[in-house]
Parts: sequence; C-alpha cells; structure tokens
Amino acid sequence: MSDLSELRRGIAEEQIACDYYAECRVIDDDFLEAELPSNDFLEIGVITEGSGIHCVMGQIAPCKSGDIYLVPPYAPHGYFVTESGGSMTVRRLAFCVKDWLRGEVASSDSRRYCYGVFRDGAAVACAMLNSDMRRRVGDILDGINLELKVKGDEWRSVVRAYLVQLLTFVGRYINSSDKLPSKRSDEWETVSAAMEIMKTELGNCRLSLESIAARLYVSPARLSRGFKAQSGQMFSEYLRHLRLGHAADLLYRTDDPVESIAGECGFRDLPSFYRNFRESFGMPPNTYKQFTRSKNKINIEKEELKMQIFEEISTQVQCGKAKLVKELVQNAIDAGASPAEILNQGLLAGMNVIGAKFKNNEVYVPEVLVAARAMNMGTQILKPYLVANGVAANGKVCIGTVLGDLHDIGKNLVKMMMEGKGLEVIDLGTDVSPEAFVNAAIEQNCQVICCSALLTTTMPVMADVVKAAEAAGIRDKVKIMVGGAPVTEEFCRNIGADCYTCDAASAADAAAEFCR
Ligand code: B1M
Repeated sequence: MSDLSELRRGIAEEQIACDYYAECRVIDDDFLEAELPSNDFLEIGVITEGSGIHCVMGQIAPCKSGDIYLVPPYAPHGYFVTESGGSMTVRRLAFCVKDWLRGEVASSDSRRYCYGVFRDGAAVACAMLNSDMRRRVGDILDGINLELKVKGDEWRSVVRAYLVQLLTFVGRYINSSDKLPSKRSDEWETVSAAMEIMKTELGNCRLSLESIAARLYVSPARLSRGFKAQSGQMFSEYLRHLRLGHAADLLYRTDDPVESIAGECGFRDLPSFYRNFRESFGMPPNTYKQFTRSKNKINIEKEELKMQIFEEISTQVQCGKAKLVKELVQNAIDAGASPAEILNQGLLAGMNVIGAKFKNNEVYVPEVLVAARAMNMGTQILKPYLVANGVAANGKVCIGTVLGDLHDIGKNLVKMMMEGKGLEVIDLGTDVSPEAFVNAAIEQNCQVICCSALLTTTMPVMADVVKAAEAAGIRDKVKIMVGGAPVTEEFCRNIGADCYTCDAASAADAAAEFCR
C-alpha cells in the first residue's frame, strides 16, 4: 500500500461534469466498520460550490454546496453534476487515519478509528453545514492546502491539527436521518479486499474472479455474489471500468504510447483494449487523448476570456461607465461566468479600487458616486441570476442603513438576495433611525430587523436599535441582524444583536433560517 501514501496525503480540487441524474438517498451502514481495519484511510469530500449527485456503491443521493462526505476511498464513489447543467466543485482530502489521528480522535485499539465522528456502524458519514460552518470548514481546508504546499518543518502536525478540527466540526453535523439498512460486514470485508487487490495489481492481465477468490479463500461463486450485492456491479464490470478509467486517466495525463498504457492497465492485447475503450468512451484511445486535451485547452481559453471581462468590468466601474458595465456583465454571463464571480471579481473588485483611491484622496465624492451608479447597473443585470437559486421561504424582514449613513449598495445587495430566498423585504432606505427600524418591525409585523453600516462612526447606532427594540418590548419577538464592512462578529455579540454575516448571500441564508 506504500504507493498510496501520496494519495493518502493528497488534496485535490476538481470540477466534475457528468450527464446523468437519478434520485434516491444514499448512506450505507456497516461497511466503514469493516473497511477501516484493512484500509486505514478515509476521504473527506467537501462540496464547496454548486450541486449534483453523490454516488456511493451504486447508490445515489443529491448533494449540494456545504455537504461533507466521509468515505473510505476504496468504496467506489464519485460526484457528478446533473443533466440540468451547472458545475460542482468538490475538494477532496484523503488521509491515513492511523498516520494522522492516532491518539487525538482515533483510538488505535478500537475498530472505529474516527471516534467522535462516526456513529456506530455508519459507513458513509454525511454532514450538511450551515453557511457559517461552511465558511469555517472552508478556512480549515484552505489552511490544509497551504500547509501541504509549503511543507515547512511543522507541516505534519499543523495539518493534523486542522484535520482534528475538521472532523470535530463534521462530527457535530452528522445528519442522523441518512441511514440505509445494514449489510453483512464479513461479506464487505471480502469484497473490499478483492477491490484492493484489483487496484494494486491493475496491470496483471491474469487477474480474474477465480484467482482473487483463491487468494481470499472463498469460492468464486461466493465472491461473485458478494460483489454484486455489496457494490451493485458485476465483478468483471467493476474490473473493466477500473482498467478503462485508469487508461483514460493515463491518456489524458501522460504522453505514454497507447501500447504501454494498454499493458499497464492489464489488457492482454491492443485490439481488445481498442474494442473495450471504444465501447465505453465512444471513440478510440488516440482520439480520446486529442479530444480531452483540446477540451482542456478550450476550458483554459474560456477561463482567460472570463478573466479579461472581469478586468474590463472592474476598470469600467472605476471609470463610472454604467452603460458599458451593463453590457460587460451580460457578456460575462454569456461567456459562462457565475454571478458570484462577476460580482466579486468584476464589480466589487472595481469598487474596492475606488475605495482605496478615495481613502488616499486620489478621487473624490463625485467619482465615487458615478462608480457606485455603474456598480448598481451591473448588479441590476445580475439580480435575476443571483436570486434564481433561492428556495421559497416565508417571512418578513425590514432592512435599512443606519442613521447618519448613506451607503446603500451593500444593503441593496442583501435585500436582493433575501428577496431571492422568497422573503418579503421592507426597504427603509438609508439614514434610518433606531425608532424607525422598531416602528417598521411592529407595524409590518417583521420577524427580522436588518441593519447595515459602512462607517465606523455609524456602527454604534446598531446598539441603539437593539436598545430601542428592548424598550418597545419586542426584543423577544424579532431577531436583529447586523452587517457592513466595518462590522464584526465580536461587535455583534457586544451590542446584543442576534446575528452577524459578512456578505449578502449568508445574510439571506440566516434571515431565511430565522423566519423558518
Ligand atoms: Co464612502 N466610505 N463615504 N461613499 N465609501 C467608505 C465606506 C470608506 C471605507 C472609504 C475609505 O475611506 N476607504 C470610508 C469609511 C471609513 C470608515 O468609517 N472606516 C467612507 C467614507 C469616509 C465616506 C464619507 C464620510 C466621505 C466624506 O464625505 N468625506 C461619506 C459618508 C457619507 C455618509 O454616509 N454619511 C461617504 C460617501 C460615499 C458616497 C456617497 C460617495 C458613496 C456611497 C454611494 C452609495 O452607497 N449609494 C461611497 C462609497 C461608494 C464608498 C466605498 C468606495 C464603497 C462602498 C460600497 O458600496 N462597497 C467605500 C470603500 C470600500 O468599501 N471599498 C466607502 C460595495 C458593497 C457591496 O460592499 O457595503 O461592504 P458593502 O456590503 C457588503 C458587506 O459588507 C455585506 O454585504 C455586502 C456584499 O455582499 N453587508 C451586509 C452590507 N450590509 C449588510 C447587512 C447585513 C449583512 C451583510 O445584515 C443586515
């Protein structure tokens, strides 16, 4: 298993696309317990963007941004986007449970190494995180990524500390409803051992059901039955897919000649390799090599085009060219950029440059105002896309920028995202007094008051809003949310508000949660 040590410590970020869709719930009992002692490592898959399906052992479940899966890597599994399109980013981290976690969350004498994370007998652990936790897990993964790249003296212990943190988070969020009936673990033990042999001896063209069964002291019939029952696939099909998958990977990644790839993947002769490959991929290996590489080239070109448009959007925001910004945002959408990318890397990037220049007295209020107008035009084009994925939520909130503060771009974005979640939003505008917030909440029967502030000098007004709600006797009936560039989590706690979020999307998530 030594050649797997890199994989165990490897971290991968990938875009995955596939064109099928099915619906049912996954999560299998027992096999983790059986699996861990023989294959003592696990994979954490965190869906950081988009949605799709997760397929484990032939069973399929929907998955979305924020979901975390803990899966033994030998269990055949994958993440796919659905027919309806879009993309999904999955960050996968494979780690050796023994290497990394002995003593901390693992107990080496126990069959359940990941103590604190897995419930008894859980095979694949699934966690769904709320937006705050998602951010924290994202930070942990960034930390791990960085450590693995830097590889300084302390990197092993730092990564281990991160993993412990990550698993503790995940453990707290295990979704207990995701369970399927259990399977016999001794049968899985045999099947997983067979899978391990196949993976490590892929190049051995004499590998067969009979030869593996003999090595595992079971009859071929029993191994064949067990294989189908546990993996949902026939033994021969599984081996064929494994070989072809590895071959496709080598064709894409290396310049090895087709003949040697065929041999490395256990095909007896070139004609059978060509026949099998064409059946599975619809084209011969050489064409596949050209096709996947040129597809990758196209993707890179597309990426470059998007970056050019983002840069242009940023420049035109700074110049205050509202009409041009509108057109460029539409171009970016047509080029396949996501609304979040356009907002962050185009519009907000431009606004940040203006902010810095404003601070240094390089530009003045009029320039900032025209830039703000251009940014607003851009967000208007983005609005339907930003809110399209919202899930209908019932509830009413009022929102405003606090007294003394005229900044409303961020507030408008928050409003837009909240409306996208199906919430009714009463917009109180800018320069809103604490009394006006409270009166609106009472008169309009709002469940949440949302305060935005962009100036350090106007932040204290948020504390006055909390006090005004207490004085009016509605504090236990409304939640008070605060946000804006200078506002922090700590400030929110200190003034006794209920929730701070750093951006519009998480503000909308939190408000929808409060209104539920
Ligand atoms: Co003013 N301004 N501004 N400004 N302005 C800032 C904020 C400043 C940081 C610029 C700087 O010095 N670098 C600085 C504040 C310094 C400080 O207090 N720490 C500043 C200043 C000093 C001023 C004046 C005092 C300048 C003057 O007159 N001498 C003056 C104040 C006027 C007043 O309010 N009384 C002033 C005026 C203006 C304009 C009118 C010219 C214009 C506002 C136009 C408008 O909004 N319609 C303006 C602008 C545009 C800016 C900058 C450049 C951009 C702000 C912005 O819209 N950002 C800003 C510098 C900067 O931030 N780079 C600056 C984009 C927006 C999307 O981000 O609002 O942070 P933001 O919203 C984010 C999150 O914070 C969050 O979601 C949004 C994104 O997802 N969020 C929430 C916001 N509200 C939320 C609520 C939530 C949750 C999340 O829950 C309820």
